[in-house]
Amino acid sequence: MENIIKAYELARESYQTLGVNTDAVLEKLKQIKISLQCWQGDDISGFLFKGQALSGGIQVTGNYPGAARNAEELRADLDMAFSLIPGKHKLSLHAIYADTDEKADLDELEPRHFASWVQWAKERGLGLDFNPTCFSHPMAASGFTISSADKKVQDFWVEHCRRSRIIGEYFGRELGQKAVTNFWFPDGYKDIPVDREAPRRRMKEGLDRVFAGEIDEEHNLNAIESKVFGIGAESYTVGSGEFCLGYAAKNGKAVCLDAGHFHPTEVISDKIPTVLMFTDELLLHVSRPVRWDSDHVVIFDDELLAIAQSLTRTGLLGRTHIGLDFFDASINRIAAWAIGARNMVKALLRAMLEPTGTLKKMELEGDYTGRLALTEELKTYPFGAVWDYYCMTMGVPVRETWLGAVKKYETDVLLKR
Ligand code: RNT
Ligand code: ZN
Repeated sequence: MENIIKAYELARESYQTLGVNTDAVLEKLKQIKISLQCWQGDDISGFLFKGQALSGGIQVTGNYPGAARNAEELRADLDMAFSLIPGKHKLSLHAIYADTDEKADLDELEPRHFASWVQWAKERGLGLDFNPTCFSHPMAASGFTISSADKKVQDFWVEHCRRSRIIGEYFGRELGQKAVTNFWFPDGYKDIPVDREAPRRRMKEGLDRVFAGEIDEEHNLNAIESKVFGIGAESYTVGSGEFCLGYAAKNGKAVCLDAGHFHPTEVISDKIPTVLMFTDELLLHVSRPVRWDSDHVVIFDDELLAIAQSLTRTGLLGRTHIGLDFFDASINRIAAWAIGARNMVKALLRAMLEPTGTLKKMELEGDYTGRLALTEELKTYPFGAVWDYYCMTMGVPVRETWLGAVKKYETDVLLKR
């Protein structure tokens, strides 16, 4: 503990020479919320339709023991995960995580089916976000949901989505923190379509119906997530990048940028400022695609830092909602949450510990030599000491000591499931 403080004090001095106030940075960092994805805890199984296979072109691989089997277990696991992540954050729920004994289908869900989650979040001061589940359901068997040409199928998903944003509004109102409801549709064709227009028209019309009569945008923000392709929908995706950006910009919705939903050399860090130039708010699904949209656990890599820099070097952090979207069943699921979320916070800290004003000035004046020299030297500044100090003062484990707590929980709880 003493060493952590000593190291922090030296680090503070180092950053001071650059004009960076580490104490002020940590105060600001405390305010940033990360939305943890509930689905990492049980491989996107949910509780509504037990045994239903995962569909929609996404895949969870691995069979690590201990996945949560019900809401109570998932909440216990989340409590454990949150205790390892500095700060007060949010939880993102999918519709299939409704906690109810009733037999309710997706087009029958109501806020009351999520009352236990709201109660739990209230007790902990957490926020909640929401997602309609437009996959893993017989009505999604054709590969099309809201853009289906079958009226019955489309109506079903419109109703599910309409109810979803009402559940999001309920979360926001109850918890006094705006919820984000994110709409992602797997709709697409495996092989080359003849008509690339009609499904998009149907998706647009479906969304218009979902958002008709929307009244309470103060408590809920609606976001639409694009994707370039999915497994089984390799040739055509209805909800493409242009579709979602166009729809959001024109209709006052937000775009959701998922790090794994673009061509392999495209990065969302570069899209953030552009998208926010034409929309008011933004949702991120921070993920790590390895060769495809594989949803690996987020690591502390260059793109994660670049995402953080896109937010902190601009005034865009306040208009961005940071959500995580990875699911790995080959490792301890709580460790996956802890690693990914700690890395997200760490990247934000690292991005905030730079003399952005000085760098921007160099850039404007054409001093590219200075810009490169300083950004490179910054990489070996004692940022780890600031991170350790932050963890310590926020009451969460410092460095890898969190792993011991997870291992113990694994023995005591997970392996007994
Ligand atoms: C799928 C999307 C979507 C899902 C979650 C479970 O490619 O990224 O966000 O991962 O809704
Ligand atoms: Zn996503």
